[in-house]
Amino acid sequence: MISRIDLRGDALPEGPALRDLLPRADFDVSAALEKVRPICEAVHHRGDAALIDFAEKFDGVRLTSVRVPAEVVAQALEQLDPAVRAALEESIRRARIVHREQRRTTHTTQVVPGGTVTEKWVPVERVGLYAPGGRSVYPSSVIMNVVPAQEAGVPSIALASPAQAEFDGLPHPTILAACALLGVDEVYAAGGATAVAMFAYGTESCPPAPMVTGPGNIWVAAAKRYFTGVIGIDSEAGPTEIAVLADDTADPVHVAADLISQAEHDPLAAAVLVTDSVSLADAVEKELQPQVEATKHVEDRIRPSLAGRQSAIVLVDGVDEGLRVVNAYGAEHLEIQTADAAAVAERVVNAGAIFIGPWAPVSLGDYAAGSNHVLPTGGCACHSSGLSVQSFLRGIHIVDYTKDALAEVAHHVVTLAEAEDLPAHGAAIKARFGWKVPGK
Ligand code: HSO
Ligand code: ZN
Repeated sequence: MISRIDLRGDALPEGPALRDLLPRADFDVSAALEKVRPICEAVHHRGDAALIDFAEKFDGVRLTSVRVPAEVVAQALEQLDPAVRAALEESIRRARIVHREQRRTTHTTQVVPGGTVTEKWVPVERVGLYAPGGRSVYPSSVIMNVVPAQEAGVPSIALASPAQAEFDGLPHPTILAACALLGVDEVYAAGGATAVAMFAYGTESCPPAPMVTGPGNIWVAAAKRYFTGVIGIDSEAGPTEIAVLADDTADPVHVAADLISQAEHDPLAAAVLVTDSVSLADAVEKELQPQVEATKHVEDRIRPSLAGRQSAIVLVDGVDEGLRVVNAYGAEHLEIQTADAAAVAERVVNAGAIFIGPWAPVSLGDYAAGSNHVLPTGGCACHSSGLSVQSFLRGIHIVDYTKDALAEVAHHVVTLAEAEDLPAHGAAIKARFGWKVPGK
């Protein structure tokens, strides 16, 4: 059900060569880009009419309006199962605790007497959040997007999610209910690339948003790439990934369950176990069988995910080698199930989120740890972080110098301007000192 990659024996290669030995899904966003181009252009030119036509084509339902009336959003909450409501509320509460502490404060640095640089943090004015429909209706992802945006102070938050034929063209009721719980009442029935284009360009019913965030399939990722440089995005989320670094102290029942938990998302989801223990590898492999058979989504997602080229058990010579492997891999989620897991985790430098020890499974982080579950995939953890308050803020430098403070450094500025063959830059300084720069 899951392949093995045996890296024991020889010394591990360095950097990219090591990465090439590790499993990863094919997720070709550039091929999808060509397909989303006409969709984005149609939304640009035909606005709501294009959104309505695409909903009919892709979601099988003819909409009368793209905007979901605010009272429909509120009603969805009234009809929500009370246990689900309580769980969502707890998830929101914990996410707020963590994200509130990520707020930034304005900070002024005195560079020299009379010369200061202040960094002030300003939220983006409006953000369009995307919540997938279809295979993945995740109210938890609504929380993970909305909470950091709200804690950042974004004044205008809108959400789009695909029209569902079985709900008369509305987004899924649990998505609407999550919006209502979070106080988001601007909701649109729009899916995939059409939703990203709606926010990027704006339509008759939806004002444009300078930033779009949220997970999605390859079409959402392609649309985000299409608009890169035009609007802000969080990341091009790919299929979810779990890596587990484990030694013989790990419980194979837990490890198997955690690998399956993320394989459950998508046939392209990656589940990777890195271990120096052959007996653990054998036990996990044995344990996968009954656990897979006992769950749902087996043939369409879990089996293809575990059997796919993106998943594997990687055998290494020791925990140190294992650390090199997980750092080269840069998993979206990394569990450390070893002796002294916290100390091992300290040596991890590339991961979207790290889950330490037996009592912090990825499922906890998906719903209720307080951490964010929108995390970098596809190795992007090597250069990017998950969604946070910071994602929705811009830091603006405010430069304030007195005449004396400028005079003190003027000759350096003029020298550098000359060195870069930009005499007009120097002239802007000279003009302030009667064209005779102090010290020059
Ligand atoms: N593991 C997914 C998020 C999610 N899990 C939503 C359950 N629902 C990506 O981090
Ligand atoms: Zn998950």
